[in-house]
Amino acid sequence: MKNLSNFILNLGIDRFGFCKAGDFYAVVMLFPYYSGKVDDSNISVYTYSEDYHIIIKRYLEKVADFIKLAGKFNTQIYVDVSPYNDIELGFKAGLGVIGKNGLLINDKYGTFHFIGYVVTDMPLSESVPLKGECLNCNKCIKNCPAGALKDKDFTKCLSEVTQKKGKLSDDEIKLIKENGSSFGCDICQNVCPMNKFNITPIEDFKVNLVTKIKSSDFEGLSNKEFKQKYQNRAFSWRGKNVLLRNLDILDS
Ligand code: B12
Repeated sequence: MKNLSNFILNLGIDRFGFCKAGDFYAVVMLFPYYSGKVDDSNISVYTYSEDYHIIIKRYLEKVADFIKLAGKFNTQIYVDVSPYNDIELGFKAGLGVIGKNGLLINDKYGTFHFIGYVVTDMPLSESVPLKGECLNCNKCIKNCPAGALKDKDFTKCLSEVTQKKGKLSDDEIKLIKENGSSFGCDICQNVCPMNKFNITPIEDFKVNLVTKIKSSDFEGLSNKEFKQKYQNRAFSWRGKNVLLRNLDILDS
């Protein structure tokens, strides 16, 4: 346990914990990504860097290899795409409290972090979940431009709307236009008084940043060319037509 903790700390991960995940155990780690405020940005901060799935998997694989070398243990790495609820695991591993925006609020990184974990059959002693809760100030609920948090309906969430394929309703078009985002939404995080805006210590989240996209970046690219150029970016996963549609709305 101590060796594993030291190994994780040496990777530069300073917020992690352990909990049960079904019949197994999880080593849950936070990956802070906030790289600073960019005024004329039209995409969410979480998509500025290389796709976080790629960055985080590099770390998780190292931790998984360490566990495998420690004995005959099995491991499986997860970030985002997973049979588990990442926020619930983060909470159980003592890494924060859950805000009314539904996100895990950590003492050092607020909500500006991703949650990644290694599930293993190596027994681990469980961390203690935090007792506190969010301030219940309701600022996230009041400021959510779609009313998604009030209605507890994430199909309305601006982040969801910018990521969904196909034709949008008039209300959805208005939502994108009024809030100036062509991918993702950070409003319920930016207004949270418990949030922290500490710059990430993880170098990969600070380099090769794209903070603004425009139609001319994608127009004329075949799907194959688009993939080759942007497949390592989190904003590209729904394809170029979704981005062009959103950018058209912002340009109209
Ligand atoms: C689908 C999804 C979305 C959807 C739907 C969001 C939603 N909340 O349902 C959309 C596209 C809208 C979305 C948006 C965003 N997402 Co998202 N999303 C996911 C994903 C893949 C699954 C979430 C889910 O559907 N869970 C299942 C449903 C049924 O859960 P639920 O009922 O809502 O469960 C919640 C409650 O139980 C709540 N809860 C409330 N009180 C309590 C008390 C206790 C004790 C417990 C245990 C739980 C609990 O916590 C649960 C988690 O939300 C997770 C990754 C994962 N595998 O978990 C990332 C994840 C939640 N997303 C993440 C991020 C970063 C975002 C955005 C900030 C991105 C952006 N800037 O646009 C926004 C934030 C919007 C918001 N306020 O939630 C991060 C959050 C990290 C963090 N700090 O908390 C996650 C964890 C991915 C990751 N691995 O880092 N997301």
